[in-house]
Amino acid sequence: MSTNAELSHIFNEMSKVLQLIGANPFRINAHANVARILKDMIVDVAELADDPAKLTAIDGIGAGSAKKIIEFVQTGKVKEYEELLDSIPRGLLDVMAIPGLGPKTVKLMWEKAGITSLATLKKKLNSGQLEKLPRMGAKTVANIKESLAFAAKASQRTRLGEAMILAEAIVEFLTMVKGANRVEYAGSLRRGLDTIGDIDILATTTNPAAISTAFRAMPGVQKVLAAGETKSSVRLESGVQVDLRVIDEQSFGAARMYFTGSKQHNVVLRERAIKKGLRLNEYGLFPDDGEHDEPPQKRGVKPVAAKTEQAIYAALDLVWVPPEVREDRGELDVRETPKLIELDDIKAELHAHTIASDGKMTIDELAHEAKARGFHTVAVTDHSRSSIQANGLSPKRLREHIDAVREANERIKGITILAGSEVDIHADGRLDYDDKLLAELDVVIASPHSALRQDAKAATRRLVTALSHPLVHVLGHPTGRLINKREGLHPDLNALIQAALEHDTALEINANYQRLDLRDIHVKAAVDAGALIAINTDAHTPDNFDFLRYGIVTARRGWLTPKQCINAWTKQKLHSWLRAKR
Ligand code: DGT
Ligand code: CA
Ligand code: CA
Ligand code: ZN
Repeated sequence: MSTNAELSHIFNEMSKVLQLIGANPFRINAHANVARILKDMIVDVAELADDPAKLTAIDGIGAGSAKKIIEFVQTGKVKEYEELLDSIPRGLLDVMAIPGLGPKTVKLMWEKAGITSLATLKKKLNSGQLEKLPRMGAKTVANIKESLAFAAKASQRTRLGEAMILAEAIVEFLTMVKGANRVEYAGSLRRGLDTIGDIDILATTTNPAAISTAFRAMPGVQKVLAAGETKSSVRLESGVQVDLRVIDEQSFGAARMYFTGSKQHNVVLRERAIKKGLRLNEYGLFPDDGEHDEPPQKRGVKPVAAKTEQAIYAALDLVWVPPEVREDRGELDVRETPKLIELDDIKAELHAHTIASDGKMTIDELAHEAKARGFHTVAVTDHSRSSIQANGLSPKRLREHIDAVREANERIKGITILAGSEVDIHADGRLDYDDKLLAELDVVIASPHSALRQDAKAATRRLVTALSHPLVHVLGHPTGRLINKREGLHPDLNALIQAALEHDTALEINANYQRLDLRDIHVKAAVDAGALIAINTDAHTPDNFDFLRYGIVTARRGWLTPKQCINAWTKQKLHSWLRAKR
C-alpha cells in the first residue's frame, strides 16, 4: 500500500472508532474528510511531510491532522490511532464493517450485550438476547444474520463494466412493464465510477405496484431484501445489490439529482440552497418556510424547481453539471464545466492486438472493425518478445508483421493501418526492442507488464525512463493495476506527468474495465497540467471496442476535453504528431 492509502485507512478507522465512542461529530467528520482527501491525492503525502504548512495548505487538513501525518511518515505510527484502537475491543471494527450496522447499533450491542467481535456476535445472534435490546427487534436481527452470511461471500465492489451490463438489462426490462414511463440508473454508475457498490434504479410509472412486482420477480434475482411501496431492493445471483425507487413524475429531476450523488456533491448543493433561503431534498427545491414537523412536499408546498436537473441547478445559479464530475472536486467553483470528451469524439484506436500475439483478430478483421466504428486510424500493437505468455514477437517476427501491416494498409481503403508495438518496459525502464527496430514502427506504446510489485521510487524511475524515450508515443496502462485483483505500481504521478509534458508523450487511459488505468484522479492531474491523454481499448477481440465507453467516462471524471486527447484529433494532426517522434 502507498503511504497515502495507509494513512487514509488510519484516518478512516479513527473516524469509525470516534463514532463508536460517541465523540464530537465535528471531530468524526474531520477525520473522515482527511481520509477522503488522502485517498484522492495523487502526490505522495510523504513528500509534503517536511513542513506542516505544506499540509495545512490543503483544504480540509488542519494542524492536528498534519501532525499525525508527519508522525506517521517519520515513525510509521500514529500514537493517537493506537490509543483509540486500545480504547475499544479490536473486533468491534469488523462488526461495524457489516453493511447495515451503524455505530449506534454496534455501541448498543457492545454495551448491553457484550458483543466485541464477529465471533461473539455470531454466538449471540442465535441466543434470542439481541431482540430484547431497545430499537433492535426480530427484523433487525434477521437482517444482521443475512448480512453476515453475505459478507463472508462477497466483500468486493463490482467493476463498472459488469455493473453497466446488468443495469442496462434491468432498465430495458423495467421499461417494458405496463405503466412504466422513465426508467434510468443513477448513483455511482451514472457518475461512471470504476467500481460500483450497488446499482440504483429510478422509475416513474402510472402503476407503481406493477413495476415493483416485476422488479422483485425479474430474472436473476436471488433474494428480495426490501419490498416497500416506493422502494425495493434485491440481490442478484451475481451478488450485486439493486435498489429500485419509484418516483413521482413531477419530482424526477430532484430524485435523479439526489440519487446520482455523490453524497459530497449533494451536501454542497444543499448548503448553497440554504444560503439562498431554499431547501433541497430528493423531492425538489423548496422555499424555506421555517420549521415544521412535516417536510415541504408533505405539506403541499410548491417547489421552486423539481422536474429537471437543469431547472434545479439553474435556480441555484449553476449550470448543469455532468454526472461524472459530481464529486465535490471543484465542479461547483467554475462557472461552467468545460465541454468534456464524448464517445463520438474518438476517431482512432492506437492499442490493439492481433493473432500475431494474444489477440483473436487478423490484421484485416481489426482494420474492418475499426473502420466500422468510424475511425480514421488504427494501430496494430502486438506484444513484444518478453511477454512470452502473450506470444510476444521476436524482432524477426515483428519485421514480418510490419510488412504484413503495410501490405494490408495498401489494400484496405477508408482507414489508415499503422504498424506499432506494445513494448514491454523492463523493471529498470529499458525497452524490449532496440532503437533501430522501434524507429521502424509508426506507433510505440510502452507498457509495464512484469515487476508490478516494485517500490514506488523504482516504479517512478522505470516509467519516467520509458516516457522520456524519444521513440515512445504513449505510456500504456501506467500502473498495471487490475481492479479487485492486483494493486499495481504506485509511481509518483506528478513526476510522470512532468516527463510526459517535457517529452510530448501521451499517458494512456486503458478503457478495459478491468484496468481503467490511468484512473480518474490521475487523469484530472494530467489534464490540469496540460498533458496529452490517449484513450485506448487494448482490443483483443472485435467486441472489445465496446470498452471505449468506460474509458470515456473515466476521462470525463478527469475533466478531459477532446483537445488534449490524441484519439480525438484529426487524421492529419495525429499523424504529424506521431511522425514528429521519428
Ligand atoms: P456506491 O453504491 O457505493 O457505489 O455509491 P453511490 O454513490 O451509488 O451511493 P449509494 O448507492 O449509497 O446512494 C446513491 C446516491 O444517493 C448517492 O450517490 C447520494 C445519495 N445518497 C444516499 N445516501 C445519502 C445521504 O445520506 N446523504 C446524501 N446527501 N445523499 C445520499
Ligand atoms: Ca449505488
Ligand atoms: Ca444504493
Ligand atoms: Zn495491450
